[in-house]
Amino acid sequence: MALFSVKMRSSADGTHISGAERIVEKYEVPDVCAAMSKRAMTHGKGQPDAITVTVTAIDREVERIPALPIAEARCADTAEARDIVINALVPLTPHAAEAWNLLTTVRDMRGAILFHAPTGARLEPDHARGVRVTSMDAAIATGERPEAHSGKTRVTDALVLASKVAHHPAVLAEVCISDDPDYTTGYVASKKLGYLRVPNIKPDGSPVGGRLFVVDTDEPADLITFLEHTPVLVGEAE
Ligand code: PML
Repeated sequence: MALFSVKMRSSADGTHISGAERIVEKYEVPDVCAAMSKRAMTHGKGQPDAITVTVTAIDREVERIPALPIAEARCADTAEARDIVINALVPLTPHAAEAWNLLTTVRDMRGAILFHAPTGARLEPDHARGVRVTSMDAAIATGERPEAHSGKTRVTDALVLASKVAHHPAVLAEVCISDDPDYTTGYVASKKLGYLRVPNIKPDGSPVGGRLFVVDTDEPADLITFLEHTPVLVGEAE
């Protein structure tokens, strides 16, 4: 069965606002294009003046992986959120606090920071752009997903991305803070932790946001190819 990648990106005055991707069957393509444009028009970060939707047939095998299990931390404010994230990273890198400081000062990055666990160095080739994770979707994708109407799309999309990222052996953990000023729940994820939602990871209204992957590799080229180009469908958690 031929599958299609549908990608959307929106911007205002040349600045990125939002992006999304689905991997769907042919008959789902029109509904998915419409749902993505609608979502782009209502993003909390602002009104886009350009929305680009691209549809491409996938001409290769799609890898199928399980979703990370979801849990939620109890966390009343940003100080508690910081403790939860840093405690999760401390066993993985001696530079856990630097990782947090870096992520809580970036904004308007379209891609993720690759944070070298042993040294704290940044490995992504272009620091302003970061590494964009694309080519993935939930395994049961339809243009009329129930979560599209229940407001859960954002969490599903984040879980799909986090599951793809955590699947690569060079990735030790991911930390995500939404760049949407109105959305203050982030997460820390890894194969061992699962997908741990972290409420109050930033103050309400803050434009700060991005993703940071703690990685253990000196040669990130294969990892970057996997993150950007290998098509992955994410199924139920095991
Ligand atoms: C984003 O805005 O795309 C990041 C979403 C993070 C979702 C965190 C959650 O609520 O589980």
